[in-house]
Amino acid sequence: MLDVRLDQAKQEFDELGYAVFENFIPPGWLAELQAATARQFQIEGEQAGSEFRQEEGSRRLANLVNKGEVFQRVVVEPRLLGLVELVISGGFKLSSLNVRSANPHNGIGQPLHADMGAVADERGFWVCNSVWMLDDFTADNGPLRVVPGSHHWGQTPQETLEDPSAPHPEEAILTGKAGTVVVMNAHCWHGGQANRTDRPRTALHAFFSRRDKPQQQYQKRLIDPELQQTFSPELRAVLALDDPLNDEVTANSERMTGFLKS
Ligand SMILES: O=C(O)CCC(=O)C(=O)O
Repeated sequence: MLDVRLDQAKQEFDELGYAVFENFIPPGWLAELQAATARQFQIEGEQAGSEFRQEEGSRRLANLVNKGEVFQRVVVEPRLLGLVELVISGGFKLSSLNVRSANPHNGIGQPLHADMGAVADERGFWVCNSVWMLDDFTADNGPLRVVPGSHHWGQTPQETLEDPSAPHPEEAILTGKAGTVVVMNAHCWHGGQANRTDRPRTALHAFFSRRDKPQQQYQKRLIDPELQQTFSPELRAVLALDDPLNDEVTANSERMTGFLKS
C-alpha cells in the first residue's frame, strides 16, 4: 500500500493546493468500490443523487456512508485523514461522501468552482476534498482541472471570472489510473471537464469541512438511525454524530454547493 510522504504533500498543498497519490486505493478495495457504485446506481435509477443535487451530464450518488461498509471505510482511512489534517487545521469532520460519474459524450464540463463556494476565513482554510478515481482519468474522458495556487486568492471563480466554464490560462489537467486519489484544498478552483469518450468516468468524493462550519450533507439526519448505532467511535467522530456544535451549525443550514442549482 502506498506510503504517503506528508512533508512533500504539505508543500504541494501550500503551493499548488492539491497533491496526487497514485495507487492509493489497494486493488481489492478498488474493485469493491467499483462494484458497490455500479450496484447503487442500478438500485437508485432516476432517483440517484436526489438526496443532494442532480447534475446535467453526470450521474451522482449521495449519502454514501448510509450505503455500505465499503464506503464507510473511505471516511476513516488513516492516510486520507492525515492528509486532510494538513489542509484544515483545528479539527475537521466529513461534510459529504458522494459519487459523480460523467456521462459518455456529455458535452458539458463543470464550471471552475470552490466547493461550497467557500473562501478561507480569518481562521484559515475550511474545506478539503478528495477525488478517488474509480476509472482511469484520461485527457478525453472528463479529467479534473484545477488552477494551482488559487486557494490563496480569497475569491471564488463565480465572483471573479467572466465565464467560469471557459478554459483558464493557468489550469492544470489531472489525469491518472483508477486507484489514484487527488487530495485538494477545496478553496482551490477546480471542476470536472466534459467527457468526450463513449464510456463513463466515475469518481468518489470524500469531502471534509472544519468543525465549526456546516456539513454539506447533515450525516446525523441522512444516515439510518439504526445503522448509526452500529458505528465505531472513530466513525461517529468523523461524522460528527455526537457533536452539538455540528447540530447547531448544520441542522438549519442551506444546502451549499459550489455551483449546482436545485
Ligand atoms: O468529479 C470531478 O471530476 C470533480 C467534481 C467536482 O468538483 C464537484 O462535483 O464539485
